[in-house]
Amino acid sequence: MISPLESYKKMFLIRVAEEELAELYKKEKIMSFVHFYVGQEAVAVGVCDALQKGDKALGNHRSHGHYLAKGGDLKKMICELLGKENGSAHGKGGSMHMIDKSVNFVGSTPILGSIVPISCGSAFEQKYNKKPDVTVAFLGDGAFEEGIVYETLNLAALFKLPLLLVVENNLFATNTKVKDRRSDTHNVEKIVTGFGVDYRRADGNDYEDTHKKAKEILASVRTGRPAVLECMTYRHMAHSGPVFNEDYREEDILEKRLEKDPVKKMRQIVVNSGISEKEVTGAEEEIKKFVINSVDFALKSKYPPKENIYTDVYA
Ligand SMILES: Cc1ncc(C[n+]2csc(CCOP(=O)(O)OP(=O)(O)O)c2C)c(N)n1
Repeated sequence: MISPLESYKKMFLIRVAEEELAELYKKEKIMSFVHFYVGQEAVAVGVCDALQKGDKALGNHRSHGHYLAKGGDLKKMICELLGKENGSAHGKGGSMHMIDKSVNFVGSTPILGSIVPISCGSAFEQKYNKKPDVTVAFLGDGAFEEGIVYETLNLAALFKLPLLLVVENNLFATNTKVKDRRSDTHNVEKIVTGFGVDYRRADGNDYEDTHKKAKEILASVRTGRPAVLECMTYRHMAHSGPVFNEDYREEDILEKRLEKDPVKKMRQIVVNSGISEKEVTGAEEEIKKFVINSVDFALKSKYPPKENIYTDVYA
Protein backbone atom coordinates (compact mmCIF):
# COMPACT_ATOMS: atom_id res chain seq x y z
CA MET A 1 0.00 0.00 0.00
CA ILE A 2 1.22 3.50 -0.84
CA SER A 3 1.41 5.87 2.12
CA PRO A 4 -0.17 9.35 1.98
CA LEU A 5 3.35 10.83 2.31
CA GLU A 6 4.61 8.91 -0.75
CA SER A 7 1.65 10.13 -2.82
CA TYR A 8 2.04 13.68 -1.54
CA LYS A 9 5.73 13.64 -2.50
CA LYS A 10 4.80 12.72 -6.07
CA MET A 11 2.18 15.48 -6.23
CA PHE A 12 4.59 18.00 -4.73
CA LEU A 13 7.32 16.97 -7.20
CA ILE A 14 4.97 17.58 -10.14
CA ARG A 15 3.93 20.96 -8.70
CA VAL A 16 7.45 22.22 -8.01
CA ALA A 17 8.82 20.89 -11.31
CA GLU A 18 6.05 22.67 -13.22
CA GLU A 19 6.68 25.91 -11.34
CA GLU A 20 10.41 25.73 -12.13
CA LEU A 21 9.65 24.91 -15.77
CA ALA A 22 7.34 27.95 -15.88
CA GLU A 23 10.36 30.07 -14.89
CA LEU A 24 12.45 28.47 -17.67
CA TYR A 25 9.62 29.16 -20.10
CA LYS A 26 9.56 32.84 -19.14
CA LYS A 27 13.31 32.98 -19.76
CA GLU A 28 12.67 31.52 -23.25
CA LYS A 29 14.70 28.40 -22.55
CA ILE A 30 11.83 26.21 -23.79
CA MET A 31 11.22 26.85 -27.46
CA SER A 32 7.77 25.26 -27.82
CA PHE A 33 4.28 25.44 -26.41
CA VAL A 34 4.08 24.13 -22.85
CA HIS A 35 0.79 23.15 -21.23
CA PHE A 36 1.30 23.15 -17.47
CA TYR A 37 -0.40 20.58 -15.25
CA VAL A 38 -0.53 22.72 -12.08
CA GLY A 39 -3.86 22.13 -10.27
CA GLN A 40 -4.52 18.67 -11.73
CA GLU A 41 -1.88 16.68 -9.79
CA ALA A 42 -4.40 14.59 -7.81
CA VAL A 43 -5.67 13.03 -11.04
CA ALA A 44 -2.33 11.77 -12.38
CA VAL A 45 -1.08 10.57 -9.00
CA GLY A 46 -4.46 9.25 -7.80
CA VAL A 47 -4.84 7.13 -10.93
CA CYS A 48 -1.19 6.04 -11.36
CA ASP A 49 -1.00 5.00 -7.69
CA ALA A 50 -3.76 2.50 -8.52
CA LEU A 51 -1.80 1.01 -11.45
CA GLN A 52 0.53 -1.95 -11.48
CA LYS A 53 4.00 -1.92 -13.03
CA GLY A 54 3.01 -3.71 -16.23
CA ASP A 55 0.07 -1.38 -16.89
CA LYS A 56 0.52 1.10 -19.70
CA ALA A 57 -0.30 4.80 -19.80
CA LEU A 58 -0.70 7.36 -22.56
CA GLY A 59 -1.17 11.10 -22.38
CA ASN A 60 -1.96 14.27 -24.28
CA HIS A 61 -0.50 17.76 -24.71
CA ARG A 62 -0.62 18.32 -20.89
CA SER A 63 1.28 15.23 -19.81
CA HIS A 64 4.27 16.16 -17.64
CA GLY A 65 2.23 15.10 -14.59
CA HIS A 66 1.12 11.81 -16.16
CA TYR A 67 4.70 10.96 -17.12
CA LEU A 68 6.10 11.69 -13.66
CA ALA A 69 3.24 9.94 -11.87
CA LYS A 70 3.87 6.81 -13.97
CA GLY A 71 7.44 6.77 -12.67
CA GLY A 72 9.10 8.89 -15.35
CA ASP A 73 12.53 10.42 -14.86
CA LEU A 74 12.48 14.18 -14.16
CA LYS A 75 15.94 14.79 -15.64
CA LYS A 76 15.00 13.04 -18.88
CA MET A 77 11.76 15.04 -18.96
CA ILE A 78 13.38 18.45 -18.53
CA CYS A 79 16.09 17.57 -21.08
CA GLU A 80 13.31 16.66 -23.50
CA LEU A 81 11.61 20.02 -22.98
CA LEU A 82 14.88 21.81 -23.63
CA GLY A 83 15.58 19.75 -26.77
CA LYS A 84 18.63 18.07 -25.22
CA GLU A 85 20.11 14.72 -26.21
CA ASN A 86 19.55 13.26 -22.73
CA GLY A 87 15.79 13.74 -23.17
CA SER A 88 13.33 10.86 -23.13
CA ALA A 89 13.00 11.20 -26.94
CA HIS A 90 16.58 12.49 -27.35
CA GLY A 91 15.28 16.04 -27.57
CA LYS A 92 13.20 15.47 -30.68
CA GLY A 93 9.76 15.30 -29.09
CA GLY A 94 9.53 18.18 -26.64
CA SER A 95 6.86 18.87 -24.05
CA MET A 96 3.96 17.38 -26.01
CA HIS A 97 5.61 14.07 -26.93
CA MET A 98 6.53 12.43 -23.65
CA ILE A 99 7.51 8.79 -24.04
CA ASP A 100 9.41 6.29 -21.91
CA LYS A 101 8.96 2.60 -22.51
CA SER A 102 11.06 1.76 -19.42
CA VAL A 103 8.14 2.88 -17.23
CA ASN A 104 5.42 1.77 -19.67
CA PHE A 105 4.59 5.32 -20.62
CA VAL A 106 3.67 4.50 -24.20
CA GLY A 107 3.56 8.09 -25.35
CA SER A 108 1.65 11.33 -25.52
CA THR A 109 0.48 13.28 -28.55
CA PRO A 110 -1.11 16.73 -28.84
CA ILE A 111 -3.63 15.92 -31.59
CA LEU A 112 -6.79 15.77 -29.51
CA GLY A 113 -8.18 12.26 -29.21
CA SER A 114 -5.32 10.68 -31.16
CA ILE A 115 -4.09 8.62 -28.23
CA VAL A 116 -7.51 7.06 -27.75
CA PRO A 117 -7.37 4.54 -30.64
CA ILE A 118 -3.69 3.90 -29.84
CA SER A 119 -4.61 3.06 -26.25
CA CYS A 120 -7.36 0.80 -27.59
CA GLY A 121 -4.73 -1.00 -29.68
CA SER A 122 -2.55 -1.36 -26.61
CA ALA A 123 -5.46 -2.82 -24.61
CA PHE A 124 -6.24 -5.14 -27.52
CA GLU A 125 -2.64 -6.41 -27.47
CA GLN A 126 -2.85 -7.00 -23.71
CA LYS A 127 -6.02 -9.03 -24.09
CA TYR A 128 -4.86 -10.89 -27.22
CA ASN A 129 -1.65 -11.98 -25.50
CA LYS A 130 -3.53 -12.85 -22.28
CA LYS A 131 -1.58 -10.33 -20.20
CA PRO A 132 -2.85 -9.30 -16.76
CA ASP A 133 -2.30 -5.60 -17.56
CA VAL A 134 -4.51 -2.64 -18.47
CA THR A 135 -4.04 0.51 -20.55
CA VAL A 136 -4.94 3.95 -19.26
CA ALA A 137 -5.28 7.01 -21.48
CA PHE A 138 -5.45 10.53 -20.01
CA LEU A 139 -7.38 13.09 -22.04
CA GLY A 140 -9.22 16.36 -21.51
CA ASP A 141 -12.93 17.18 -21.71
CA GLY A 142 -12.27 18.85 -25.08
CA ALA A 143 -10.57 15.79 -26.53
CA PHE A 144 -13.44 13.66 -25.25
CA GLU A 145 -15.65 15.40 -27.85
CA GLU A 146 -13.62 14.01 -30.78
CA GLY A 147 -15.45 11.44 -32.93
CA ILE A 148 -12.69 8.84 -32.62
CA VAL A 149 -13.47 8.54 -28.88
CA TYR A 150 -16.94 7.13 -29.64
CA GLU A 151 -15.67 4.66 -32.25
CA THR A 152 -13.15 3.51 -29.66
CA LEU A 153 -15.74 3.13 -26.88
CA ASN A 154 -17.77 0.96 -29.22
CA LEU A 155 -14.83 -1.30 -30.08
CA ALA A 156 -13.57 -1.47 -26.50
CA ALA A 157 -17.00 -2.63 -25.31
CA LEU A 158 -17.39 -5.07 -28.22
CA PHE A 159 -13.98 -6.68 -27.64
CA LYS A 160 -14.17 -6.36 -23.81
CA LEU A 161 -10.82 -4.61 -23.61
CA PRO A 162 -8.92 -3.69 -20.43
CA LEU A 163 -9.04 0.02 -21.28
CA LEU A 164 -9.58 2.98 -18.96
CA LEU A 165 -10.08 6.49 -20.34
CA VAL A 166 -9.41 9.10 -17.67
CA VAL A 167 -11.15 12.32 -18.67
CA GLU A 168 -9.74 15.34 -16.86
CA ASN A 169 -12.64 17.74 -16.94
CA ASN A 170 -11.11 21.12 -16.12
CA LEU A 171 -14.18 22.83 -17.62
CA PHE A 172 -12.31 24.38 -20.53
CA ALA A 173 -10.93 23.44 -23.93
CA THR A 174 -8.45 26.26 -24.54
CA ASN A 175 -10.74 29.15 -23.53
CA THR A 176 -14.13 27.64 -24.44
CA LYS A 177 -16.27 26.49 -21.54
CA VAL A 178 -17.94 23.09 -21.49
CA LYS A 179 -21.36 24.74 -21.30
CA ASP A 180 -20.67 26.68 -24.51
CA ARG A 181 -19.70 23.49 -26.34
CA ARG A 182 -22.40 21.03 -25.31
CA SER A 183 -26.20 21.08 -25.27
CA ASP A 184 -27.99 21.38 -21.92
CA THR A 185 -29.00 17.72 -22.11
CA HIS A 186 -25.52 16.39 -22.92
CA ASN A 187 -24.84 13.61 -20.43
CA VAL A 188 -21.42 11.96 -20.44
CA GLU A 189 -22.54 9.09 -18.23
CA LYS A 190 -25.48 8.22 -20.50
CA ILE A 191 -23.29 8.42 -23.60
CA VAL A 192 -20.56 6.21 -22.16
CA THR A 193 -22.87 3.61 -20.60
CA GLY A 194 -24.91 3.60 -23.83
CA PHE A 195 -21.89 2.00 -25.48
CA GLY A 196 -21.71 -0.62 -22.72
CA VAL A 197 -18.72 1.06 -21.06
CA ASP A 198 -18.64 1.65 -17.29
CA TYR A 199 -18.57 5.22 -15.98
CA ARG A 200 -17.46 6.78 -12.67
CA ARG A 201 -17.03 10.40 -11.68
CA ALA A 202 -14.42 11.56 -9.18
CA ASP A 203 -13.46 14.78 -7.46
CA GLY A 204 -10.20 15.35 -9.33
CA ASN A 205 -9.14 17.96 -6.79
CA ASP A 206 -9.09 15.27 -4.15
CA TYR A 207 -6.42 12.56 -4.22
CA GLU A 208 -8.34 10.20 -1.95
CA ASP A 209 -11.57 10.28 -3.96
CA THR A 210 -9.75 9.93 -7.29
CA HIS A 211 -7.53 7.12 -6.04
CA LYS A 212 -10.41 5.19 -4.45
CA LYS A 213 -12.55 5.37 -7.58
CA ALA A 214 -9.61 4.58 -9.87
CA LYS A 215 -8.78 1.52 -7.77
CA GLU A 216 -12.37 0.29 -7.81
CA ILE A 217 -12.88 0.80 -11.51
CA LEU A 218 -9.48 -0.66 -12.45
CA ALA A 219 -10.41 -3.90 -10.71
CA SER A 220 -13.23 -4.40 -13.22
CA VAL A 221 -11.25 -2.94 -16.17
CA ARG A 222 -8.72 -5.70 -15.49
CA THR A 223 -11.44 -8.29 -16.08
CA GLY A 224 -12.20 -6.83 -19.51
CA ARG A 225 -14.82 -4.19 -18.66
CA PRO A 226 -13.66 -0.96 -20.31
CA ALA A 227 -14.43 2.23 -18.40
CA VAL A 228 -14.34 6.00 -18.31
CA LEU A 229 -13.33 7.81 -15.13
CA GLU A 230 -14.27 11.48 -15.33
CA CYS A 231 -12.28 13.60 -12.88
CA MET A 232 -13.56 17.11 -12.13
CA THR A 233 -10.56 19.37 -11.77
CA TYR A 234 -9.11 22.85 -12.40
CA ARG A 235 -6.02 23.98 -14.17
CA HIS A 236 -4.43 26.90 -12.36
CA MET A 237 -2.36 28.29 -15.20
CA ALA A 238 -3.32 29.42 -18.67
CA HIS A 239 -4.17 26.89 -21.38
CA SER A 240 -0.59 27.19 -22.60
CA GLY A 241 2.25 28.94 -20.84
CA PRO A 242 2.60 29.98 -17.24
CA VAL A 243 0.22 32.99 -16.96
CA PHE A 244 -1.79 32.56 -13.79
CA ASN A 245 -5.00 34.45 -14.45
CA GLU A 246 -7.11 34.83 -17.55
CA ASP A 247 -10.10 37.07 -18.06
CA TYR A 248 -12.36 34.46 -19.73
CA ARG A 249 -12.82 32.52 -16.51
CA GLU A 250 -15.25 34.79 -14.73
CA GLU A 251 -17.09 31.99 -12.89
CA ASP A 252 -13.89 30.15 -12.22
CA ILE A 253 -12.15 32.74 -10.11
CA LEU A 254 -8.63 32.23 -8.86
CA GLU A 255 -9.58 32.10 -5.17
CA LYS A 256 -12.07 29.32 -5.84
CA ARG A 257 -9.41 27.32 -7.64
CA LEU A 258 -6.82 27.85 -4.94
CA GLU A 259 -9.31 26.88 -2.23
CA LYS A 260 -9.53 23.46 -3.88
CA ASP A 261 -5.78 23.17 -4.44
CA PRO A 262 -5.19 19.39 -4.49
CA VAL A 263 -1.58 19.65 -3.30
CA LYS A 264 -2.54 21.76 -0.27
CA LYS A 265 -5.37 19.35 0.50
CA MET A 266 -3.07 16.32 0.27
CA ARG A 267 -0.53 17.97 2.57
CA GLN A 268 -3.25 18.30 5.19
CA ILE A 269 -4.15 14.62 4.78
CA VAL A 270 -0.49 13.70 5.37
CA VAL A 271 -0.27 15.85 8.51
CA ASN A 272 -3.58 14.43 9.77
CA SER A 273 -2.20 10.92 9.26
CA GLY A 274 0.34 11.60 12.00
CA ILE A 275 3.41 12.65 9.99
CA SER A 276 5.14 15.56 11.71
CA GLU A 277 5.30 19.01 10.15
CA LYS A 278 9.11 18.69 10.33
CA GLU A 279 9.15 15.49 8.29
CA VAL A 280 6.83 16.94 5.64
CA THR A 281 8.89 20.13 5.34
CA GLY A 282 12.07 18.04 5.15
CA ALA A 283 10.63 15.97 2.30
CA GLU A 284 9.55 19.16 0.50
CA GLU A 285 13.03 20.66 0.81
CA GLU A 286 14.58 17.47 -0.64
CA ILE A 287 12.19 17.59 -3.59
CA LYS A 288 12.92 21.27 -4.25
CA LYS A 289 16.66 20.51 -4.28
CA PHE A 290 16.12 17.57 -6.62
CA VAL A 291 14.14 19.76 -9.03
CA ILE A 292 16.78 22.53 -9.01
CA ASN A 293 19.54 19.93 -9.65
CA SER A 294 17.53 18.38 -12.47
CA VAL A 295 17.03 21.77 -14.14
CA ASP A 296 20.74 22.45 -13.77
CA PHE A 297 21.58 19.04 -15.27
CA ALA A 298 19.28 19.73 -18.24
CA LEU A 299 20.67 23.22 -18.84
CA LYS A 300 24.21 21.80 -18.91
CA SER A 301 23.28 18.84 -21.16
CA LYS A 302 24.21 18.81 -24.84
CA TYR A 303 21.93 19.30 -27.82
CA PRO A 304 21.75 16.25 -30.14
CA PRO A 305 24.51 16.20 -32.76
CA LYS A 306 23.54 17.19 -36.31
CA GLU A 307 24.38 13.74 -37.68
CA ASN A 308 21.50 12.29 -35.60
CA ILE A 309 18.92 14.39 -37.39
CA TYR A 310 17.38 11.39 -39.19
CA THR A 311 17.77 8.91 -36.31
CA ASP A 312 14.45 7.70 -34.84
CA VAL A 313 12.57 9.61 -37.52
CA TYR A 314 9.88 7.76 -39.43
CA ALA A 315 10.19 8.32 -43.16
C1 LIG B 1 -7.74 17.61 -33.32
C2 LIG B 1 -7.26 18.89 -32.63
N1 LIG B 1 -8.02 20.00 -32.69
C3 LIG B 1 -7.60 21.14 -32.09
C4 LIG B 1 -6.39 21.18 -31.42
C5 LIG B 1 -5.91 22.45 -30.75
N2 LIG B 1 -6.01 22.32 -29.30
C6 LIG B 1 -4.93 21.98 -28.57
S1 LIG B 1 -5.30 21.78 -26.95
C7 LIG B 1 -6.90 22.18 -27.20
C8 LIG B 1 -7.87 22.18 -26.03
C9 LIG B 1 -7.89 20.85 -25.35
O1 LIG B 1 -8.80 20.83 -24.32
P1 LIG B 1 -8.95 19.57 -23.41
O2 LIG B 1 -8.94 18.33 -24.23
O3 LIG B 1 -10.11 19.80 -22.54
O4 LIG B 1 -7.59 19.55 -22.57
P2 LIG B 1 -7.00 20.69 -21.60
O5 LIG B 1 -6.16 21.58 -22.48
O6 LIG B 1 -8.14 21.40 -20.98
O7 LIG B 1 -6.16 19.94 -20.64
C10 LIG B 1 -7.14 22.46 -28.53
C11 LIG B 1 -8.46 22.83 -29.09
C12 LIG B 1 -5.63 19.99 -31.40
N3 LIG B 1 -4.47 19.92 -30.77
N4 LIG B 1 -6.10 18.86 -31.99
